[in-house]
Amino acid sequence: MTTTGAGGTGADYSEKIPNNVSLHEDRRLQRALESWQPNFLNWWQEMGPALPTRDVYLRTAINVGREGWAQFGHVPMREYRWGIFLAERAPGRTIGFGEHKGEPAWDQVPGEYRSELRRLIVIQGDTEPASVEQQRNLGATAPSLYDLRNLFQVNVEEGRHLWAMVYLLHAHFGRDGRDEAEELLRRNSGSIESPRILGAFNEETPDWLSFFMFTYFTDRDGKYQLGTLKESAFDPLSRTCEFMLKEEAHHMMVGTTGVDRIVERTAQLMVEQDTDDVTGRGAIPLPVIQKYLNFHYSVSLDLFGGETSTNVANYYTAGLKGRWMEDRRRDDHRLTSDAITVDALTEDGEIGQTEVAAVTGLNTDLRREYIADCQTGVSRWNKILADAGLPQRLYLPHVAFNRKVGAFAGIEASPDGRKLGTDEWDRHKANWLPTDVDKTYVRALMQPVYERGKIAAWIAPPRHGINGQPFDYDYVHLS
Ligand code: BYC
Repeated sequence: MTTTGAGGTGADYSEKIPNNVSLHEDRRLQRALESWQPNFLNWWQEMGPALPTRDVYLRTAINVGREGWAQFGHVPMREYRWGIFLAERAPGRTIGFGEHKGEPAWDQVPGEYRSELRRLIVIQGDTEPASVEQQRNLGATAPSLYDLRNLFQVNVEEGRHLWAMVYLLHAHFGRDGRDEAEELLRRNSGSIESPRILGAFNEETPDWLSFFMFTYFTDRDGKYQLGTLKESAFDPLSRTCEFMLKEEAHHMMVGTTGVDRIVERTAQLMVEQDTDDVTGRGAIPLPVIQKYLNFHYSVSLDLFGGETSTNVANYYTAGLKGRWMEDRRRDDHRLTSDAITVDALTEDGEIGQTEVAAVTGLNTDLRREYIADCQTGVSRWNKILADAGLPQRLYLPHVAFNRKVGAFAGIEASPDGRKLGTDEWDRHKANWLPTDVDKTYVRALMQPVYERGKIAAWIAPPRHGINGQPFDYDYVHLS
């Protein structure tokens, strides 16, 4: 059966692997992917959601067209139809930037860029299963069936995003690509022997405050990285990322409204009980929320790489990875003689800025777009505090705070951007990053609530359910 939508771009669901890439026309590729499929399912069984469920009210992508691209229904998670979807082809698409600007986009990987493209796809692919691994045990402490369903939705879609990258590796990188696809299932988040590639994806997500912060800050890195890969001259990568971005929007909604609801509940208790400190009163105190924010924001800033990078310059010049909203930029899209000011340590080791060639500063360019977007969430959470009549405010720490990658990796800085000596950092870091006591407190609050229409005391209920369903809908049937 093929479902067709606005653009006739529906998936073929009669196949073992639903797809809109005419997989049946390439038997070799189809067989290779079908032999990877059981390995994926084994990985899902071992490393995916640990909580046993009968079925979950999930969205499944069926079409890439503008209207009706997904359907909702109760599905046993193991039977979820992970599929391969490329957004519709833009006929006559040309390359939008770099030294090949204006040439036709590529359907195949040019030999000279093979290893760089493979590296970008592998790094992107590695993050997807990593996040599922990080979130494996969260089902045991879900604050409501609605939240539990959202967790699983995020998980199955990250699984589909892994499929998206594995398809590109199998279809375009031959034997190396198949090997890399195996490696994506072999590396594991937090593993000592074979960790995930990027730092943030080896951190724990042990509680729901971390989960919401992760889906707000780290998934948002995903949005920006996918946005730059969507510009790629390699058309299959561009089209894949375009469709992934559609799914990603829900993940960020989960993060944004999740933190909203925590702040709302905390503010409510602060007002009701006329106290600044809700510790021991069933909610998460604002200073603890701030510390979690500091942590997740700073490790997510690291995901953009160094402030200056020859890797990113090469990617741009070659046409592999563009800028956020490349076509809205008012310059020559080649950047051969432009400059950019980037964050840097000055000659005497102070936190400052320096001017570099624009192409080498593109990680900074992207990080700045990201930071501006992150600020919108903080403003939203502060509005909740203001509306409750509270004077406290949340904030984004300085770009030099708690960095392990880039210009500030070798120094310590306070959240307001003062360079600190090691002693001073050690004395104060418990005020800025979650301590064991904070983590234990937060974890102790995380008692599961699996009753329809009920919610844990540390978080407010959502304003809307999923797909028009009420909050007390039976989103998940446990087994
Ligand atoms: N941790 O030249 P530099 C998502 C390495 S999230 C560890 O400054 P470059 C999602 C770097 O690899 C989006 N290592 O960096 C979210 C390089 O190594 P080599 C994922 C790091 O290459 C939530 C060296 O340091 N997608 O989708 O300009 C849930 C020098 O680095 C880190 C992508 O990231 C780090 N944080 O930029 C689910 C897109 N940072 O070459 C999913 C693809 C850097 O010396 N990746 N290094 O061995 C890229 O575009 C770039 O590779 C990076 C780094 C932005 C990651």
